Amino acid sequence: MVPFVWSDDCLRHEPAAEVWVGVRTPATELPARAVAIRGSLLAAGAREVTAVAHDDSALLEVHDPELVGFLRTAWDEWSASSLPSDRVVPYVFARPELTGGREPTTPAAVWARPGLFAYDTMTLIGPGTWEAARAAVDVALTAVDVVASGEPLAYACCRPPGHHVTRSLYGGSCYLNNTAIAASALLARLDGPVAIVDIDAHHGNGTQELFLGRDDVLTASVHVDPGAGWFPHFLGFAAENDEANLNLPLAPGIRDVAWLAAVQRAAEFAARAGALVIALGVDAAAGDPESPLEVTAGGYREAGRILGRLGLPTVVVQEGGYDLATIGPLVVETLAGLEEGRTRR
Ligand code: SP5
Ligand code: ZN
Repeated sequence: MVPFVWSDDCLRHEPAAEVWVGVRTPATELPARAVAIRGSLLAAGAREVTAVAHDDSALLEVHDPELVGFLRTAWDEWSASSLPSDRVVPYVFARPELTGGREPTTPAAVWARPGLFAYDTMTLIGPGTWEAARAAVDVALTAVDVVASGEPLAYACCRPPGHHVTRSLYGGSCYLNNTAIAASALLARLDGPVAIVDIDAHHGNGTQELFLGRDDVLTASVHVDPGAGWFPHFLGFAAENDEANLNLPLAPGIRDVAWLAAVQRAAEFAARAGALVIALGVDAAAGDPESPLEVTAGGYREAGRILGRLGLPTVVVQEGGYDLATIGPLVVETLAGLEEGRTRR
């Protein structure tokens, strides 16, 4: 079965909580997610590849150095400041209108600084957050190495996830955009364009923003309609579509048939690419606590077949998926479908 890339450091991020509508609720993006996925992959006979450290060059192709610098030191500065919260969390936001479009001044107060880089209150930073987010980048880049050296398919067991992060803003339980970094690195190694097909239940708004207006990275996203009240709320509408970006918002409650029709459209959109990155969130599954889509395990397997039939060199990057009992099997089904699609097309 498919090689999968792993780093123990991805377990070091413990968000503890999410501040939602002003209430501190238990975190959903837990280390146990990655442990569960790894267990299912090993049980299915997948070959584990340990992530190799990469320098910051691919990371800085995608992200603003100010964001990277903030994330690297945010916990150390916060924890040295005797604040009443055990996690870094914003309380004021540097909206551009606030400063008349001028670059905001970096606040003297450590507790005001997250407002330069965070766009929600749900994405907390603790002692191991930077180490885990940076390790997830190495996991993604190692999977790129595996595919660039001739393997048709590799899976990156990234945690924390990344597809909600823009060039300079983090949010949505994400800190660094592993999917976008993988696409950017793949573009430097294989013939482009690179297509990103995002089948996480939520719109891949960070990835969309990062490649806006470019024709060498095509972005497609299949997700629950933000207009029906779902994160990321402000983005993910069909009105954002152009030649290089395809949003396919779906009504809450849709099942395999409608979801797979959208995955098929995304695959057709990606067919002109030379390589593929799949942003694999398994939170579209029925039973996931963070989304109202009702996709089955068989649906995920069929999505794998559809994308596998493209026959492109493919890096699969883990995004969301929060039901600990089913995320591992859902990932295994998707990867099995990808192999079936590739070999039986
Ligand atoms: C990577 C990924 O799947 N990110 C999704 C983040 C969506 N989070 C939005 C959560 C909205 C409120 N959920 C209530 C749960 C309270 N703990
Ligand atoms: Zn999601």
